[in-house]
Amino acid sequence: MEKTLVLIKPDAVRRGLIGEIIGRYERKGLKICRMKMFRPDEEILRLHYSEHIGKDFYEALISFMMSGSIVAMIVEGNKAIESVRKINGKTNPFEAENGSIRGDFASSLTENIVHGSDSAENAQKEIDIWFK
Ligand code: IDP
Ligand code: MG
Repeated sequence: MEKTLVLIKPDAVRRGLIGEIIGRYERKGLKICRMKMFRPDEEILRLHYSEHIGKDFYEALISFMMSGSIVAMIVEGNKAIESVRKINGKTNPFEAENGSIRGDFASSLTENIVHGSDSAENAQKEIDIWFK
């Protein structure tokens, strides 16, 4: 079965959306294999977002992700990577479809509720970072 890494970002935890978000993956038939909640430090976030170093939104993204607790999960299932990305919706919440997590709950480009790995290679890399 394919595995992917999901992060429930600090905005969603603050807003009490953990159950709502996990329920959407479970209703699709995906399985939560591992899960932990904690406030991430700068080191783990710089590893996780290394592909975005130097972009104009990078520093704001790191400070936002350090602003509170996150939930990190390994989600497993058929086409888990694609499936989670579809349930999450597009990165820009104003382009994300209604019915997707970001379409329904996000109204900021940086504070967009969830993260899901975008490829098999990144899923493996991110699972190793968050569940070492
Ligand atoms: P993804 O989370 O849908 O994979 P990425 O392009 O990998 O999107 O960007 C990582 C995260 O960086 C986004 O989820 C969002 O929080 C933030 N981000 C991406 N693009 C922008 C932007 O143009 N402005 C502000 N924040 C952004
Ligand atoms: Mg990404």
